[in-house]
Amino acid sequence: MSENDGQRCGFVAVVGAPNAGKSTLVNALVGTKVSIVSPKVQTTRFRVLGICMTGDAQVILVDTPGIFQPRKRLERAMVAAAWNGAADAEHVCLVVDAQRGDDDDTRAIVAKLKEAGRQVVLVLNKIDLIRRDTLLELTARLHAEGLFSDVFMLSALKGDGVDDLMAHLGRAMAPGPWMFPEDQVSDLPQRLLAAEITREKAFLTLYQELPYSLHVESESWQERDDGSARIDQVIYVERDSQKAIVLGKGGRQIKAIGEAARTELEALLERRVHLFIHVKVREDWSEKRDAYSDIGLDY
Ligand code: GDP
Ligand code: K
Ligand code: MG
Repeated sequence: MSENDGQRCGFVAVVGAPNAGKSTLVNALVGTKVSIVSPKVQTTRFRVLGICMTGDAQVILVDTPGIFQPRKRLERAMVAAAWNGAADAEHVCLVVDAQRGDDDDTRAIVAKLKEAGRQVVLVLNKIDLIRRDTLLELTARLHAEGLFSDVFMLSALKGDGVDDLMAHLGRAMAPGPWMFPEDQVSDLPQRLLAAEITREKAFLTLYQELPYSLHVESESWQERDDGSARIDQVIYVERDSQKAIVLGKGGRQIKAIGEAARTELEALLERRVHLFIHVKVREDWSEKRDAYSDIGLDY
């Protein structure tokens, strides 16, 4: 008898149109933030794993960028990363924003999943925003596609219905040893997660004016003797005008971004954090290949 007896494990790709609530759902299932969330599309730029334990099953969720019709190179890279995430996983969850309904993006994804012959769990999210009869009509229309093995209606934001989905996924995992230690929640290295948190705060702080090409890197991370950490980050933008937006009048915006990021990092790391953020101009990074190497995009 090996120590892995009784263990079950598997990958579940979480796919869907931009802003359907995929990252919110992954965080809700994991029980802590592993993937950043904002009302902006293109918040999730690369594959993030969220790892959850339920009974003797380890469910490894693959959060993916939204799937849509790409126009620019960065967009193509993100959509390719999303489909790669789905191809590698044994299970697929399609998340649909129930308020938005079965729009073109979702229809195109359904068609492609059908073509690939995938068994798919349908998650109708944001049920807190719509009426029950509208929800049931939408469910019936999507169910008629013949693609879905199961349907869950939930609110990832409020947490309603998330446990049922978790229990279902747990039961669906095949026998096999766990791939990660029981207490691990993500595969994202801490430096990258810290950079992601700053990017999320920039998205939320600069909501109207945010340059899409904004990119954050953690340049250094020093553990201090007093138990605190010093983290130096750079926010890269493409033009001086964008730098001015990120800094804000008298440095107001960057201060707000830094404070929000530091507060969250301290809660996450459970210690004091000294966060230093610099803003630099790097022209056209979104069209350059080598700029992706540090985030593992694959296209
Ligand atoms: P993603 O692009 O699919 O990963 O979507 P996000 O998780 O980033 O969420 C996009 C937006 O939808 C954010 O503003 C979320 O707060 C919001 N959202 C996600 N789930 C729900 C939900 O169940 N109800 C409501 N009302 N909003 C949600
Ligand atoms: K989003
Ligand atoms: Mg996301």
